[in-house]
Amino acid sequence: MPLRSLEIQPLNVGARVHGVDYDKLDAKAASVLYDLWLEYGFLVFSGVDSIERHLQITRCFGELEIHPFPEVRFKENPFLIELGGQKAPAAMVYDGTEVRLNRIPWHRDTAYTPGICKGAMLRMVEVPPEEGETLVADTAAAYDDLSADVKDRLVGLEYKATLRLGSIDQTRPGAIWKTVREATAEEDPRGKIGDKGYDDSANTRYPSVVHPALLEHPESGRKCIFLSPTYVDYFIGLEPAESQDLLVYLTDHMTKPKYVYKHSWTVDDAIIWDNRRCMHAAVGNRVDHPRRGLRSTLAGSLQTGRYFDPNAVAPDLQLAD
Ligand SMILES: O=C(O)CCC(=O)C(=O)O
Ligand SMILES: [Fe+2]
Repeated sequence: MPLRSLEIQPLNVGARVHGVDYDKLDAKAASVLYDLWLEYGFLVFSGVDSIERHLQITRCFGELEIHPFPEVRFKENPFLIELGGQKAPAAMVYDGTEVRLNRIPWHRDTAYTPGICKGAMLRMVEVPPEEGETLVADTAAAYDDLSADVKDRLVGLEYKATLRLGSIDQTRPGAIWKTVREATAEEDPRGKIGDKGYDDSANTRYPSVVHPALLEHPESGRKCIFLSPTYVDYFIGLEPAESQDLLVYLTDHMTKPKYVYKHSWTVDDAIIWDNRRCMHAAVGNRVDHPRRGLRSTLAGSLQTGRYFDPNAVAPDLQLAD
């Protein structure tokens, strides 16, 4: 690929890459894109108009992984998961007035397993006429601005984390709205309430894990606040109130507007985040608007974690569907 055609447009978090010739993605181009990804933590591509292209671009950043959550896997290709579409997570009610599908609070992908995945690329194939944005936060930039005192507190600190799915439980630090109750079927014109493609028994399938609160990025060396707030139960060794205060403080800090990029989608945009450095969230869309995404996952997870219960057994991931 003629690399001089590449144009990099820095965003407040990450960068948009223009001028990529997807038909000519050779090893040299892949290495240039990879270096940009490490530098910026998050890249936006456009015109990714097929599954083959999506997977081909993802492979510039590493090998692919099959996602550890069988229910969301895309039937046509095991290296993709499907978001939204017919399987929209249950709607959320904000202050009893606002119903949305596909709202996902702040998290890092697969942080409920001992190995937090390296990164993921999300391509939007159906875009709602309004809302439906994805938020990405740079936890390395957020770390840099912490006071020396808070930085010290993170050294050696670990937290217990547990997968938490379901609409009514999304009231914790990291939620981007406040759920006050489940939506009723009348509030959802599509009658999709509760049809999320999985049931809440998934919450007990993954044994709780322990991860460090501070990560030194294995490739860039940058320090990151390594939390996935939605899944954090508590910081190990802290009193409950102290733990909660620290979680709220760090989550509020990481999600300040200066560390957050809000992506408004165009069909066939594809965004790729470094899951070690960034966390992300989904704003949600109106129930009568379509939204469907396909997402690939990068292999090479960081084995930073362990099971909280040393006798816990890893779940059967049904890889041979
Ligand atoms: O739907 C979105 O905008 C984000 C979904 C998400 O969390 C993911 O693809 O990992
Ligand atoms: Fe995610």
